[in-house]
Amino acid sequence: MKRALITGVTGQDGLYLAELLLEKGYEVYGLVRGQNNPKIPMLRRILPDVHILTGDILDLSSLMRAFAASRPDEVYNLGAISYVAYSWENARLTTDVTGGGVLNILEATRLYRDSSGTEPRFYQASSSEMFGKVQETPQRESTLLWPRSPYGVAKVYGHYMTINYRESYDLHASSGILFNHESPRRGPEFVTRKVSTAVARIALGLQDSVALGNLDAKRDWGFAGDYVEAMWLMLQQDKADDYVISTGETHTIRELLDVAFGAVGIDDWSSRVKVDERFMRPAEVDLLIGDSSKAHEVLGWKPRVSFEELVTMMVESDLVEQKARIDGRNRDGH
Ligand code: GDR
Repeated sequence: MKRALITGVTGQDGLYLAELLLEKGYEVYGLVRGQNNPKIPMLRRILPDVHILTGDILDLSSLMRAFAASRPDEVYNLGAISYVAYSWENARLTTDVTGGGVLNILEATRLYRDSSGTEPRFYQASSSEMFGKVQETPQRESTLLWPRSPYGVAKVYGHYMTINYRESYDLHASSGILFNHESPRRGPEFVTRKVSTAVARIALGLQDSVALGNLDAKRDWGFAGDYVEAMWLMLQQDKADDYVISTGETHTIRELLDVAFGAVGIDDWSSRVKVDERFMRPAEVDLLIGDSSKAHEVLGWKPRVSFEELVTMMVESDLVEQKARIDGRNRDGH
């Protein structure tokens, strides 16, 4: 039985990846941060078979303890501060966690390898935010990186450090340059989930409108469930490498709104959306579109869920969730 250690296991990708690995018969260990972390009960409820370890990617000795406890064949570093807008306000913290944390876990992997005599494989969650002010369209593995946020800069550091450990220490370390990937498990601060939740609530008469930032931003959005499969595939290769994971399609926030509102029968959403300066970013990544032909050729990976299916799935899931809340409130007599 293979063993995997996942950081960021309580996030959207961590949950899908843990689920996938459990299905494949892995013993899965999840690193969880902080005292009394409110996400632990959620993780226990959704995936009771995941072994929970406490630790922090800022704390090398906690990582070394996690390696000793889990003895992993595969390590997936998904832990990060991942909200781009937040990174301008917390640039130092984002740099330490999203960037410096990668060095810690690479070092823990190397030390564990050398002391155990095993060959753990490492996956780093790199990001299309590293392309930022895009220098080439579509973006591929060789495209010059030009990050546009403290988050993007921190991810570039983690990306190159992963390559550096591969080249310096011959570590089986791969980096997945993932474009935006969404699902009903996406956090409410990200635009797709913010929209799907708002649309569900508007359809149920719970709110009138939603306030958003730049409606002209473009993203290449895929389904997170498809993307975690690519992570796993990368670690099954004889040779570690870097791969762009994307759909190759780009859509604006306006198109996202068309599909989301369309799913509840609202064709004209203009009165339902307010543009609010608070959600504008100091610098924007205007056009992200990925070329994942290398992943297709080498890994045999292709996304399965289309943009329309993804957005509709999210709105439908939020309708169920919001209705359950109303029913719960009615039952409690509020
Ligand atoms: P992103 O995701 O920054 O691409 O990073 P997000 O969903 O936050 O933003 C996407 C685009 O939508 C525009 N936008 C808004 N965004 C938010 N969050 N809220 C709004 O109200 C809003 N209005 C417009 C943004 O300006 C932006 O252009 C995600 C994260 O998961 C990263 O961790 C990951 O690395 C990348 O995707 C790939």
